[in-house]
Amino acid sequence: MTVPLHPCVRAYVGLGANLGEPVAALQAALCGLAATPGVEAVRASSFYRSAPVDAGGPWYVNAVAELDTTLTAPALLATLQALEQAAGRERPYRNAPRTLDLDLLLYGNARIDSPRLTVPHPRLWTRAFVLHPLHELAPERVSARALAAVADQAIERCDPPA
Ligand code: A4P
Ligand code: MG
Repeated sequence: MTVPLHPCVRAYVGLGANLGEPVAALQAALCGLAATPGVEAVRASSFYRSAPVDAGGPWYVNAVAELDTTLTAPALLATLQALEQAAGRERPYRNAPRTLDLDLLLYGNARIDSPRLTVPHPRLWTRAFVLHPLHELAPERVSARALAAVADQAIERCDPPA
């Protein structure tokens, strides 16, 4: 019997952390994604330092990863949540400081609105820490107008990770 393969989809994942060792956590998450069966061609943006948005605590380190995947969107979300757990993620309250947050930003051109998964990520367009790294990887998906709309949010590019 032939098992039908899920078509390969280009997806974008937002990475963020502001507790522990944020740069190391993001690098480990990128390695974890690249090592996941059904995930290929992982490409990372630069790392950025950004002031907390709708949240307190230290500045964040943020980045975006582009990948090609044969996983379904819920399966990819489960992978992201497992990587968050491996990084010691705790959820004391909404928008609490975190050792690692992985959000599914875009999954091809899919629109998903289920109780556990909303894609595109509902806050994608209001956040400089998502739009700048996403623009770096996929300029065709982020307009100059979208970047202008978040120009008041403090963000700076870090040195390339070693
Ligand atoms: N969920 C639904 N859709 C998605 C999706 N597209 N990707 C559900 C990921 N998860 C999705 O997430 C809560 C639930 O959302 C999950 O169980 C999943 O089924 P969570 O990560 O446990 O909770 P959270 O972190 O409080 O929510 P979320 O959505 O990650 O928060 P935000 O809105 O992303 O904000 N400021 C800076 N500078 N940098 C940051 O990275 N991050 C936040 C978190 C706030 N401020 C920030 C940053
Ligand atoms: Mg999250």
